[in-house]
Amino acid sequence: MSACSRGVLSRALRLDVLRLNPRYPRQLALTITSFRSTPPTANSITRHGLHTPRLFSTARFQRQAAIENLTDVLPVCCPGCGAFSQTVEPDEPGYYGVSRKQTRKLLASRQQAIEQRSTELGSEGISTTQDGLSMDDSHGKEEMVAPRPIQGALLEEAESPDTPSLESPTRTTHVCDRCHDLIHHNKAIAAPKPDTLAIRDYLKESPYKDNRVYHVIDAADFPMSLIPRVHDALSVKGQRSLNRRASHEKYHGGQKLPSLSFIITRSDLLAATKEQVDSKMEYVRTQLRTALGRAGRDVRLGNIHMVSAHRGWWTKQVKEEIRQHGGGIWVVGKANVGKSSFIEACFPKDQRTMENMAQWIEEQRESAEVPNQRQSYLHDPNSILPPAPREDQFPVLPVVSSMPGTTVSPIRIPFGRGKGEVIDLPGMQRGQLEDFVRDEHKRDLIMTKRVKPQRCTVKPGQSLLLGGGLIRLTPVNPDHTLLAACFIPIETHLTKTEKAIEIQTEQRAYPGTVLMSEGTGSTVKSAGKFDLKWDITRSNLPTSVAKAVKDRKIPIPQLPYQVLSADILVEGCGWIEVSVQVRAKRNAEEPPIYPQVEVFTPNGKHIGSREPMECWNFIDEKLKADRRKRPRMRYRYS
Ligand SMILES: Nc1nc2c(ncn2[C@@H]2O[C@H](COP(=O)(O)OP(=O)(O)OP(=O)(O)O)[C@@H](O)[C@H]2O)c(=O)[nH]1
Ligand SMILES: [Mg+2]
Repeated sequence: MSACSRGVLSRALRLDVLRLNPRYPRQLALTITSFRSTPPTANSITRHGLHTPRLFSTARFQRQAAIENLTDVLPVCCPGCGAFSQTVEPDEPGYYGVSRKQTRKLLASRQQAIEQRSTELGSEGISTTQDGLSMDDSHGKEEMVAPRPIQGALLEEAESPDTPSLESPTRTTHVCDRCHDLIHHNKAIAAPKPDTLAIRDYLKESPYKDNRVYHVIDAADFPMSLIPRVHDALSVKGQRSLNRRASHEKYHGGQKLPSLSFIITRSDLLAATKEQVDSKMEYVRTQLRTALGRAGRDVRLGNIHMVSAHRGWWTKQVKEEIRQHGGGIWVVGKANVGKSSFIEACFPKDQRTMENMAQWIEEQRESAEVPNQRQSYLHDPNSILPPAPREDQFPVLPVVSSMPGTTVSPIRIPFGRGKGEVIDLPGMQRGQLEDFVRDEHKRDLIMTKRVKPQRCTVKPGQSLLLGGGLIRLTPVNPDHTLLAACFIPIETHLTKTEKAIEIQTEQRAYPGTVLMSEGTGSTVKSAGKFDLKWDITRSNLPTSVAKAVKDRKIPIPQLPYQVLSADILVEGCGWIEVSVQVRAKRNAEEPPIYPQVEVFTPNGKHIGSREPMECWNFIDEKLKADRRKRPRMRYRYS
């Protein structure tokens, strides 16, 4: 299991360890320094270095008490990233520091609850001294008040209509410091990525009989983010056979195998409208069938959805599907493909009214369900899944960010009055192209908005440079003229091949923004030669011919040329639609010789190719329509 998996964290950070103890004097000293109202000066740091912290100061004890109180009020896991809550390691996920305003508010409200409770007890005239308990001791008072879990509202509170968990949809989401930094300052350290074995182990732990895996695939580099041999790797049910009478259910070791659905997400990056994207469904199905290899042959592939979480395309249908299915809904995929956003858009939120909710809570109380997260965790400390939080009408959904590795551990979100739960899993390792990119430009690699490129002409002897030399695309035959539409969020530059080589190997300065980190030039290798083997002449006819074919339904005339094309994929980044016009083949019996492009990248990796999706045509059509709309200039001759 990978280091990020919950098992490692849980064993390292058991709840009793979360309380600050003398094993962590360094962190405590640091926390004290950071808690000061003024930032620490060089002098103050030196003072700390010279003299050991004032061990018996009041501030220290107050601080320690605050941290101890904090562990009582924290959720077991951060609802934003799924990491186990902790108050020990500030640089690790799940850390809740007492210096944050929200945390201080949380502590204050707890203190207020304690005081209120003790006043109530005092007014009821309950004498605790008779039972051998002293109420004078403030710590003793705190012990008497049940901790308040954040993510799962207590039954007593949820039942009352004026509790904030039911009342206000804007209930504060108390996420860890890392998630807070990610949301507000867009900075955090990426979590290590799990492998397929770790994901399979999580699936095996499912508390549900019926499970469904949603494999999220990024549309931007489709199908590069498909998990290789996904059915075997995750031990899920194979695709349905063409035989309608064949059994739907498959069992292994007495357990029902989870079903698999494919979600092609971020589909708004492909085209401007839902209709345009939907028109690519058949193309996507064919590509996926090819990418699945043997598992995709002679089977049905009806379980594909092209979704956009940002635009809400097909999310309603998927949401309903999840609601109907119930049980364990597992969202898996590579890092940064949009899993958490998919959950945000497709989570089947409860439509319950207040009365129904109160009734349901009453039923829950009667069935003597585990009252809060911490206790449920303590019930099964060996489970590798975190405890399921209490179902909430307005659950805190996972944090979304363009940093790969945002989700650290599985995040469980129950729905449908105990009908099931959606589980967001951490993303698996994707290409590591970002390792060769400067820190300040790492996020630039992620396409978050649709790119509307100009189609550029790569003339004979020229090459296309992307990201100031991170990627170079050169025609293998230097006499070929290529057309390239770069659906990529990074800068493109056309230059002579010799110059391009010098720029990529860092022997010549690049005039624009350089993305690649220093020293990357020496790692550049060929990622392969890619055939432009798909004939797209039909969709690139001259306007007059295309109009005649469309209006008069005449067959496409024999043309003296052919347009051949391919999409060159850059992992986690986007694609380049490359096409070339060559002389039409005279003799059909001759073996085809396709024009090729060679791509150069760090370590010769991160590149793939596919049949062209022809997204450029949507842009071209729009440009032509705009041109037609423009009023014609009429010249007056005087
Ligand atoms: N344009 C567009 N961008 C999206 C969509 N869904 C997600 N994104 C963007 O993709 C990036 C990654 O989204 P996340 O949901 O955090 O991805 P993830 O798979 O959960 O990532 P990890 O938790 O790191 O594995 C973010 O910048 C999102 O804004 C979508 O439907 N359209
Ligand atoms: Mg995520």
